[in-house]
Amino acid sequence: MTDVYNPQEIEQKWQERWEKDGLYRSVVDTDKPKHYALTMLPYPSGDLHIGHWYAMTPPDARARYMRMRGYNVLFPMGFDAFGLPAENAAIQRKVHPKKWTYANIEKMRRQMRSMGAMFDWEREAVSADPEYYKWTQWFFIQFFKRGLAYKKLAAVDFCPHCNTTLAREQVIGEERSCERCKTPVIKKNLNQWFFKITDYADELLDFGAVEWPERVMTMQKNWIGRSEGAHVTFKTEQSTPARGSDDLLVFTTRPDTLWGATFMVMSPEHPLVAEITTAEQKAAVDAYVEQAARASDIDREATDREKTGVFSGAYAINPVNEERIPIWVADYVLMTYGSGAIMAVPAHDQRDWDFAKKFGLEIRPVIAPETPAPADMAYAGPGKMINSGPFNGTPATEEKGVTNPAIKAVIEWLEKEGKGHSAVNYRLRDWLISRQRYWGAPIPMVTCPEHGLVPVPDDQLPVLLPDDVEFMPTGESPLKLHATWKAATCPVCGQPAERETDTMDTFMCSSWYQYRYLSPHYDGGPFDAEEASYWLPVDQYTGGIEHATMHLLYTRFFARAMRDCGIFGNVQPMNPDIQPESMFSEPMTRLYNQGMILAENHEKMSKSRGNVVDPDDLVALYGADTVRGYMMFSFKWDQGGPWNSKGISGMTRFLNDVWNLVTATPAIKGDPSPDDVKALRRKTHQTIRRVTEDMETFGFNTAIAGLMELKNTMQKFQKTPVTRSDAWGEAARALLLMMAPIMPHIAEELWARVGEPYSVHQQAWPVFDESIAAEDMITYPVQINGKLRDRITVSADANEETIKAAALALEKVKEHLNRGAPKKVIVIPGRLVNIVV
Ligand code: ANZ
Repeated sequence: MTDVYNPQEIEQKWQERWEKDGLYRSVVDTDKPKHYALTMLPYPSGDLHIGHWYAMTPPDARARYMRMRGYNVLFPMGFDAFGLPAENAAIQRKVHPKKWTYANIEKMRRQMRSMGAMFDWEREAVSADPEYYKWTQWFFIQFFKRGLAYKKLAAVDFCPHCNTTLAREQVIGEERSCERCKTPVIKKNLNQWFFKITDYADELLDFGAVEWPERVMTMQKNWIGRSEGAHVTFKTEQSTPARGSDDLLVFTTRPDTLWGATFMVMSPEHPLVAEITTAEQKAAVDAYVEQAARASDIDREATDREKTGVFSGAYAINPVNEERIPIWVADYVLMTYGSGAIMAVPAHDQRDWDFAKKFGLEIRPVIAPETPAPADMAYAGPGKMINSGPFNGTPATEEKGVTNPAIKAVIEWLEKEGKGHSAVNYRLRDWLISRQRYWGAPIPMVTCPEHGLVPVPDDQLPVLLPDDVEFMPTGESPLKLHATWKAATCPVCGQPAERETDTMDTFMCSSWYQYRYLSPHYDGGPFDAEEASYWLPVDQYTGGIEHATMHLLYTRFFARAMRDCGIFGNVQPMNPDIQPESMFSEPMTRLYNQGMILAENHEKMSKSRGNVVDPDDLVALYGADTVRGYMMFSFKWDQGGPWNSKGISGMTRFLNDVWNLVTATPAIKGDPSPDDVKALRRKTHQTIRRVTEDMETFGFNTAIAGLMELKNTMQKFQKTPVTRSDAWGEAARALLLMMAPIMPHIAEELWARVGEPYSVHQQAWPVFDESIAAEDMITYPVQINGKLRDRITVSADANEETIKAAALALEKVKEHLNRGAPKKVIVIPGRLVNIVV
């Protein structure tokens, strides 16, 4: 063994030893509190890049820290292995998606081992393994049986490049493009599978049982988009008792403005457009409907867009005042929101105002502003109801929903009169989960001519994905073109039936992986109830903010759907502090979002830009501990930033310094000075206090800065007899213990070298003694004009400003100053304070 720090040698040695000893196996131990630390599972795209290290090594340090704090920690790892890139690779490189995926997984496993992370590999789960997707399919069937999965013809978002439908969450940006390939999506009418996430909209708005970043909760709330208001029915002139279906239903958040509704607007896609348009207007309306179909929802919703529309020729009756108002067709009203038709109140809604101005329609104010408001735009503020029959004078506040007295009063009246009722509308839509692609879990359903949609019986799961398929993207699922795939028998009657050819959105696989990790090879269900009773829920989840409204919303929905399907039936929280309701509804108690590492040129790292930093190269050059330490030191974890390779040697220097301090410090003869001993101990305990706080709050960068300071203090005393004192050993041990989570290999090596028992990772986290950490205090006599009046006690290293402030804050001093300012404050360091008044 050499005596210089050689990371390559020691890192491999310890990784092998840890693996051999099963040091990171986590087994149920009811004598210890548990901590389930989870980091978002990676997609096996091929190479582990520095971003993976940034996502995985800080949570590893945190998990290791929790373990030293006495928790039984589970920190598993796996792969989100189904998905489009594998299929695209198949098309481009003519390699089978399975081969491509599993080769990548093999490579990434090797790379991940080089991190020296405490992953429990025996709990690894791979979503493309039949033993995994068997349960993905099983969940689908449970949801189907409970009415939470359904198939429906719908206008759906379709990516013409990926040749598949997308969930609404996967359509991003103003230009509405595919989240993966950025191609603008198109609308298609297709028969698709959905999950009823909308049934859980209200429950998903409740974040009472989680400690999540405000930002993520806000994003989910906005995505769910709950609006309170009313449904009001407007009869059209065509409505007769026989044709009651010609009534126009509207959703409004402002029923208090009903008396100001001077026209109505239908979305061009509204089914009643064809019914009520008059013969004279038919040609104009048809032409408009056709033109509107070409604009995207985002364009249509843009408030600054010139309004377009056409009169239908038909009229409706405003139910509150029996007025006859014209019905228009315009594309600023979307079919996908509310009921697809609105009552237009131009005086108080800017879009309606713009429309009324353009087409010369009546604008009638029904809310009088409290203070004068501009007359050339809609007024959306508070005031009093006017021109509103029985409601004149009712105050309308800025509040939304029934907390607004005007809205409350009108809704009560509508309900009493049978003209409408309170209603809640959500932006959230059901989750579209079918994909016309090959590399995913097959949807386990068959269609029988007689029995319709029938789930595949449990004993026939998994429905195995065949290997022999053509991958050419045709817009149809490749399974449709397979020679034998479609042929099935109906589980009910045994007659020939047709197998479903779509596969599931991969977000379905990743919605429940935290449960599979508990028992990845268990065959009695998706997870072993005993493991679940101990480990659930996830205590600390970490991952990128980009998953705020997709994965993180889906997995919350999944947990609730599982709960309602009775899937947690045999699970009983072992920890009496955990409420079963929260355990089964909220899958992840705490969430932390890390930032992103950019390339040195501040751009996003990507292979196509050629600016990717390869961690393998860095590990070969500097060792994993340096890379881990550098990454955690250079960035605030939640912020990230541009990579800078120049700084990395500073971390190597730090590790070398520690190495030399610990392995090559001879005890210096003589008596250690008591002051020096005290100073070193104080620094040690202060560092423990500070690093403990930082590890609790993911402040890795400041934790490492603290370790560096302690090292500097030790170097200061390295050539003094302090090296013979117990304080020296205490400092060295504390330093190594605190380094262990962050730089696990060098800490283990040096721990052994100072003669401590294996393994440093099984030691308790050091504790600090507040009295040792405390700075020395000095008491100053405080004089006023030379006469002793009082005393102050401050820290020995307090600066002049602090001492002055403490003296001036004394009651007795304030009395003498009588609110005036002192002429002069003199501080004689270590001796006294004199105030001249
Ligand atoms: C009358 C009214 C008067 C409205 C007023 C607003 C202000 P949020 O808050 O987003 O839920 N609306 C309803 N359905 C629509 C659709 N399919 N396309 C476009 N707009 C639609 O918005 C609800 C409001 O948006 C509704 O309340 C309706 O206009 C409009 F002073 O009704 B309101």
